[in-house]
Amino acid sequence: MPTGLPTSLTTLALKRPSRCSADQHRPASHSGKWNNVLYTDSAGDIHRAWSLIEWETPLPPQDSIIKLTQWRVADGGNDHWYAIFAKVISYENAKSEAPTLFHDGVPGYLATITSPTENNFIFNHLVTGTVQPSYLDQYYLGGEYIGGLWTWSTGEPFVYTNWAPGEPNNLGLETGMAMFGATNDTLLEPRRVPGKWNNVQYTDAAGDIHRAWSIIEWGPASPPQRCRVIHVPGDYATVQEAVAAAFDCDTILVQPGSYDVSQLVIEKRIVLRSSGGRCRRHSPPLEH
Ligand SMILES: [Ca+2]
Ligand SMILES: [Ca+2]
Repeated sequence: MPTGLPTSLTTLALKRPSRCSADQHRPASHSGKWNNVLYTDSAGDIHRAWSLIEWETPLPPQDSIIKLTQWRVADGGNDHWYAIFAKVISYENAKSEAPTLFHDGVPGYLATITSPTENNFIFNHLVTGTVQPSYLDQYYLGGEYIGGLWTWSTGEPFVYTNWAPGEPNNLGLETGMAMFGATNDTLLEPRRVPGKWNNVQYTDAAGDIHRAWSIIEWGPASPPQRCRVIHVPGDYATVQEAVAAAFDCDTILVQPGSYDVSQLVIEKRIVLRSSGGRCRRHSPPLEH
């Protein structure tokens, strides 16, 4: 994995593709032994081989929280805290473990990115300079594809996006989200643009490929400044999707029609009503 860190190069060859006939008939017992070689290639292209590269990768302890950083209001932020959860796990497990990670008594969540400045803060202060050991250099975020829409797990409006070229792809399969890390090389893989988003597989059914580190955020989700009226099906196709996107104090106005609300659970202080006139207000009641 390229890291940009200082490297040390082995000085003795182990096994190489060679054009020397003598090497082609070398006994197998010599495999893995060392061979001193010519330093230069004065005779042409004979004395050339592949190399073994070693990186001094400063990996933190497994499961640790690293780069804990506050995005201060004084710096144009929101006073939320952010960190990298250095544990190679599936998106599904990262989502479930995030609330078990506390900072100042507050449970965390997979980071939600609702502005380019928040994206830049996370990329510049956490992702840049960090190397993880997972298959792809990417960091899980709190975006999920639910009911045909991308949503933030906190219910914040999913308006700002920063998808990498060609992403999100594999819709229906890749329902989680990640940010590409800084070590991705766009010359090798043009779509893996550092700091851009990639939708990822939710579970790890295929083995150990779909695992990565995560970005954790601590702080209240940013609600809109005013109570909103959310229209179904104008803004969201289903009542469930509208409820998922709503904040306390919002009103969901449903056009006459047939809707499946058998699985509907509402734990927010919102008003759900029909535009035909019937009204249902949910507990706990609005206090204003
Ligand atoms: Ca956020
Ligand atoms: Ca993808």
